[in-house]
Amino acid sequence: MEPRANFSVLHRACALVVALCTLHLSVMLLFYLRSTGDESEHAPPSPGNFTLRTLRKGHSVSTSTMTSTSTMTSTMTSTSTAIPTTQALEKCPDTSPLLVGPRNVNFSQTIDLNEMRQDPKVSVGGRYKPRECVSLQKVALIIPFRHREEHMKHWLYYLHPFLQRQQLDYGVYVIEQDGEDTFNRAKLMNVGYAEALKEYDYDCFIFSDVDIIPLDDRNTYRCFDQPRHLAVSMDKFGFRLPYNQYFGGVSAMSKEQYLKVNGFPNNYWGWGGEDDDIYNRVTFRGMSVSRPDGVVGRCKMIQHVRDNKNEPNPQRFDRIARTRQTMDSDGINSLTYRVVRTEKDQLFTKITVDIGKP
Ligand SMILES: *[C@@H]1O[C@H](CO)[C@@H](O)[C@H](O)[C@H]1NC(C)=O
Ligand SMILES: *[C@@H]1O[C@H](CO)[C@@H](O)[C@H](O)[C@H]1NC(C)=O
Ligand SMILES: [Mn+2]
Repeated sequence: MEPRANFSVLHRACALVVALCTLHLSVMLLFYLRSTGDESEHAPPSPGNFTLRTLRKGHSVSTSTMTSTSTMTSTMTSTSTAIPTTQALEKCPDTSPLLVGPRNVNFSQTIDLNEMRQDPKVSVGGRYKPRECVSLQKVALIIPFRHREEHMKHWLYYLHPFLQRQQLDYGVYVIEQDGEDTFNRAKLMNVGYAEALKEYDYDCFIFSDVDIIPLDDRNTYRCFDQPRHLAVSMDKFGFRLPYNQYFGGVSAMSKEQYLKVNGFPNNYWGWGGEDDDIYNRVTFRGMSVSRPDGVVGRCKMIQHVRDNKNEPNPQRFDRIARTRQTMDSDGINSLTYRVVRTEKDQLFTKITVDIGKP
C-alpha cells in the first residue's frame, strides 16, 4: 500500500507543477502579445485619451521621434533657388549667427507692445525680413484665435524677437473665429493658409496655438523635409511628448506637404482630435514627423481655464478612426468661409472669419 500512496502523491505534485507552468506560460504569452500590439509602449503616459492607442493599432507608425538637430539643418535649404540674382544680398546661413539658445519667459510680467510697434524693421501686418541676408524660407505664422488678447500679447512679445534672431522672412496671421459658436481650430488653420497665400508667396506655414512660447531659439520655426512638430517638450506635459503620435501645439508644414495631405479637417468642432487627424494624414501620405530634440524643443504654455464653446468634441474618436476615408474630400479642397474683417496691426494681421457652425 505504501508505494502506491507515494506514487499518487507524486502524481498529484507533477500535475500541479504542469498546471503552474501552463499558467505561467499563458500569462507570459498574454504580456508578450499585449506589448507587441501596443506601439506606444515606450511613450510617456498619455494624458487621458488612451483610446488613441487602440484606434491606432491598425497602421504602422514611422515617427522619427527626437531626431537630432544636426541632421535637420541641411534639409529644405534647396527651396530657396528662386532668389533673384540681381539682388546683392546673399542667402542667410543654415544656422543663424544671432541665436542665443535657452531663455526664460515670465507670464506674470505686464506686456507693453508699443515699443515693439516702433521698431522700423517690422512692417505693418507683422511682416519682417532680415536686412543682412535673404531668408532661406518665407514663413507664415498662423494662429487660430478667439478671446485670448492677453495670450496674444505674450506671444507677440516673445515671438517677434525669436523669429528675427532666426533670420526668417515672416508674417504673423491671427485668424479669429467670428461669433460665439463652437470653436474649430483646424478649420481656422486652413483659412490662415489660404489667406496668407493671397498676400505673399509663402513656402512654409507654422500653425501655432496662441499660448505656446518656445524657450530656445535653436528650435527653428521653419519647414523641414518632413512635416515638423515643434512643441515637443512642453511644461504642461513635464517637458516631454504626451504620446508618440502627438502633433499638437505648434507644427510646421511646407506648402507642398500641406497640399499633399489636403490641408486639415474642417469638421472638428470643439476640443481635441484634430491634431491626431492631421498626424494620420501625414502618415497616410507616406510622410513622417520630424522633431527637434527635447532640450531645444522646450516650451511653455500660458495656464488658463478651458474656453467657453470649446468643450471636448464627443465625435473626435470616431473621426480620427476614419481619417483615411475622409481626408480626400474634407480639407483645403472643400474649405468655405467668409472674411468678416481684416485688421492690420503693426505686429500682426488679424483676419476675422465666419466659418459656420457644426
Ligand atoms: C516675473 O515677473 C513678476 C512681475 O514683474 C516678478 O514679480 C517675478 O519675480 C518674476 N518671476 C521670475 C521667475 O522672474
Ligand atoms: C489627446 O490629448 C492631446 C493633448 O492634450 C490633444 O492634443 C489631442 O487632441 C487629444 N486627442 C483626442 C482624440 O482627444
Ligand atoms: Mn492652451
